[in-house]
Amino acid sequence: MRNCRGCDGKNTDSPYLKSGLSSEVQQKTLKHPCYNKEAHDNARIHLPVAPKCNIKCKFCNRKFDCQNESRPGVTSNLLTPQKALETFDYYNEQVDNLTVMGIAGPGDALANFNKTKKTVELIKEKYPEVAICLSTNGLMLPIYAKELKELGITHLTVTINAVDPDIGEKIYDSIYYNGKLITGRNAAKILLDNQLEGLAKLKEMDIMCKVNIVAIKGVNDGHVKEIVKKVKSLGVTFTNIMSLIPVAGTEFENHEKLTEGELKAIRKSCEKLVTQMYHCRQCRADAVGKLGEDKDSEKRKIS
Ligand code: CLF
Ligand code: SF4
Repeated sequence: MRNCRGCDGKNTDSPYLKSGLSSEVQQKTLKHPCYNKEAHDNARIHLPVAPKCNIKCKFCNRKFDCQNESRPGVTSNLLTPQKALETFDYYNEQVDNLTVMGIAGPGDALANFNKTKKTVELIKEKYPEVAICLSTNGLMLPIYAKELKELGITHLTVTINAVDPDIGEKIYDSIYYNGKLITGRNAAKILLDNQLEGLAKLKEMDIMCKVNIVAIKGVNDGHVKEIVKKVKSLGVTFTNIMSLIPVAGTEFENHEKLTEGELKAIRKSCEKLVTQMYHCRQCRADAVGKLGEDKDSEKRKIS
């Protein structure tokens, strides 16, 4: 990419690497600023092509971007796949060392599969050296896992907030699946089954996976370690535990947040199991730049 000054991708001792992946995915991981803290001079761009969501988290206000991978209370402008390519072209000239293209909403990447697929194809064709990163709630993961590999996805985040449907029911209101709206414990169970089945499929594939966990005080904060243990058994080596930030207009709007110290303690307790992310910036679905140095106000001018 233009004026490449970022990670040289040669640190083969990095705790962010995972054995069994191809050298291409390993090299792209070393140049991915979310998956490798040392790659802080590398930039990523989110292309907001995925408006719909197929589940309803009780902490989500649909006016805003998906909170499972985004800063709450922010709305991104939508792009068509063609416009997304033009946006990438533009920022490839403006931003040094743009090594990752991500789709993180504003809804769910796999609930908008045709748009996601088209965008990935356009970017892959023109920029084969770029890591392709998706974020999903995992409901459609078993259905699309094989196709994701064929498409050339290198990095995938699944957000899993419970591995017990009794806890999941407190977090998820409903899912829309196979043409039906399903609520309550049954919804949480189907979502969980699909997340775990999807991860099991990905274990056999050359895709670097991360699991995001939204920790909610008094709801699933004491359960986070169980989630990490479960996903570790399915081959996941990297988790990003974030604190819920309550949003107005949701069931959790007045919910007490975890303190920084409480969040750190949860991450530390899980560090013995898998590598922890401490540098997440809870980006918006149209973020662009190095982590924490977004150029999103500029971006909105052209989208
Ligand atoms: Fe985007 Fe997520 Fe890919 Fe990164 S973000 S889809 S893995 S390219 Fe990164 Fe942003 Fe945290 Fe996400 S800092 S919110 S972890
Ligand atoms: Fe909202 Fe994201 Fe949950 Fe969908 S997956 S309901 S967009 S927080």
